[in-house]
Amino acid sequence: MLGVHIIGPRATDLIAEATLAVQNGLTLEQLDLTMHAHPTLPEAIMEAALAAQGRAIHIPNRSRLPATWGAPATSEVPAPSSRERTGEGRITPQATLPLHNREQQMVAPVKPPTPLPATAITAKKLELKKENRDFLLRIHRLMQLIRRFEERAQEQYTKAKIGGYCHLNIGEEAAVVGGILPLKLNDYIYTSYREHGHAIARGIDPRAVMAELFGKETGTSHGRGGSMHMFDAKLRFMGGYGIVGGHLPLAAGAAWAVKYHQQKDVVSCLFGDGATNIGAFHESLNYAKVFELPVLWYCVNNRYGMGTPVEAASAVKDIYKKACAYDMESIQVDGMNVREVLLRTSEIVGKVRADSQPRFIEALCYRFKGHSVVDPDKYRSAEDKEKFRKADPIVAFEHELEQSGLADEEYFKAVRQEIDAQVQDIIKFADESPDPKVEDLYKYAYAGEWEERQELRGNPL
Ligand SMILES: Cc1ncc(C[n+]2csc(CCOP(=O)(O)OP(=O)(O)O)c2C)c(N)n1
Ligand SMILES: [Mg+2]
Repeated sequence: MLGVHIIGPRATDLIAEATLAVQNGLTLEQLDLTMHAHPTLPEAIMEAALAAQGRAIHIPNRSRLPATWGAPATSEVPAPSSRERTGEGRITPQATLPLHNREQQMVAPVKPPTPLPATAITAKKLELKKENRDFLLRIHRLMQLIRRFEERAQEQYTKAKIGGYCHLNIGEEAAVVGGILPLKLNDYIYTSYREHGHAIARGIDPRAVMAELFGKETGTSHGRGGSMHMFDAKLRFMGGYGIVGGHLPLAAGAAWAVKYHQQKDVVSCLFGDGATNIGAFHESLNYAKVFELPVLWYCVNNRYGMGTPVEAASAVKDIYKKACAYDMESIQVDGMNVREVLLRTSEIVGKVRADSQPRFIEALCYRFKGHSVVDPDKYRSAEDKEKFRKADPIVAFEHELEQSGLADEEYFKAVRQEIDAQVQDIIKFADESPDPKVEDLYKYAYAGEWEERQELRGNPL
């Protein structure tokens, strides 16, 4: 794409979308893969791209479908024959299949997870002292990995490698790492759609996380879920949920099961500030308190729910105070300070485990990017963004490590380079992994269902 001519209402939003496409040199076919669910505003651009190729569904086509549509420029894969086409601008699944040369695609097993760290987190372990150097540097490396992973994910999205929604953790690394690491491996995690970093911090192989974003079979959910649905039953990472607040009752239910079975596990439920205005939030906290369930309610307050600041959406401005309505111990932590979050979360998790009483943490932070990767982010002032950029949790932690003589700029530079290379490999893995097979569409939809009902197999389209 070289440019776009847009006239009409909300043109600025569409221009932001088009600018991304132009900057990344997307072709019309790639735009088709990038765009969003119907009906959304950016869909207008996708429709325009489709119309230019003769494939639009909702607006008149500008040209007829070219005979070579779908054939990659450099491959010898045949274009769909006219018999394989049905109706105006529609392609049968058989016609699209040859685009994916499945036999030539790599099928590599995903590495077993290597969670970090195995040791309990205490105030002593977090002191900026030589004996803690390895531990602290591992935390720093993990934060950097999440940051770089997310930056590259954004880039891959604009290259049309990732479809659907995509929400990043950039700026929230201390709140994420600090909220996840204090949990034991048998504790359960329920979280929202902004969860790539949570999955990586839990020890899920980042390659499987990226492959899920790419919709590949090697992804954490076999490519069926995408960005908002990371899942790993072995690590008790119970998802990734797209409905704001929708997972809170599930976490309460899991905690009820833990208690019923007289286990000592903690259920950690992470959500955004916006979720605290949802009915399910109040029901879940009430239920957890009435039945004395071992849940940690963990709010990542990044100060915005989409384009709405907390003050405009919540009657109670200090989110942690909402838990008082349910007579719960509740604290607010500086979510830009990883050592503080780790320590306070460890203490609270320990208490929940000891007495099976729910508790609440609010980690105050700031997301550095828009709500999702296609958000033009026009609702926050430049001064505000700059103020929080100066409090970048990774830079702040690096400063502490440097001040205490545990690392220097040369070390940080080397780590950044290593992580760059690692994320490059992660992307390569995702890119070369196979797509799920069309005939397996219903596999994994319900436990046992696909295995037991023959009629669910075969080409569902
Ligand atoms: C029930 C429901 N209502 C609305 C939406 C649309 N929506 C998606 S994310 C979001 C904002 C949520 O903000 P917050 O809970 O603060 O999480 P953040 O995105 O800041 O991490 C909204 C309103 C949704 N997904 N589910
Ligand atoms: Mg928020």
